Amino acid sequence: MYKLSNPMKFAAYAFAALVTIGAAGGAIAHGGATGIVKQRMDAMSNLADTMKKLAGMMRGQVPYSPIVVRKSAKKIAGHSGDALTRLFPEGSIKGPSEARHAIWADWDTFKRYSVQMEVLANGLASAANNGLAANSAASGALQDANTEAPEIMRTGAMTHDAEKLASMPADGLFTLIARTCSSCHEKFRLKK
Ligand code: HEC
Ligand SMILES: [Cu+2]
Repeated sequence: MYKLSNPMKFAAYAFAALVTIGAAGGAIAHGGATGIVKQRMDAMSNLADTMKKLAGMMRGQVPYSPIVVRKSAKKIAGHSGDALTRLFPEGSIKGPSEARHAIWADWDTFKRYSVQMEVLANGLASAANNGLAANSAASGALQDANTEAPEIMRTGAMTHDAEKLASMPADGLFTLIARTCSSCHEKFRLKK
């Protein structure tokens, strides 16, 4: 009898531990988010990790690697555009979600930020070899981009100018991507 109950006890213990770890992991990351809400939180966390990784390089604290920048930019692009907006089906605010109803009341603007991020990230992938403004002949383009930035945020005007984006220094594009994150959050994410 001892030999039979022992493995069963072990199995029950292992199962309980698994459930506990699962619940704790979820609580730490997303306060119990499930389904599409969890999916988009995971996608957003992925974006945040990628941006953090790039930030050190863009500030010159970590040696610049065009390969890492290109790869990261493609990752950001892959989480933008339709890939992002399709994680927000109408009214999908559940549990710990910080999504605001404004998303669906002003879907065009929400979508524009998402497309803008895709275009800028693709621009960064193309511009990875340009390096940083401080070391680059492309710093003139950065100046242009900074003057145009508010216009971009308002109208998405730059979204068609892939050639111009590809001529910018990488850190200029990084800044525009970061601004796009903030602009969208400002309007469409609850502050908690
Ligand atoms: C088109 C709008 C939009 C863009 C662009 C955007 N976000 Fe978000 N983000 C949201 C919304 C809305 C939420 C809240 C989602 C929810 O809680 O259901 C969010 C949530 C987050 C979260 C919290 C995730 C969690 O676990 O709760 C992080 C981190 C984040 N975004 C990072 C980023 C970064 C970094 C970028 C830019 C590279 C970015 N986002 C671009 C709309 C956007
Ligand atoms: Cu979360």
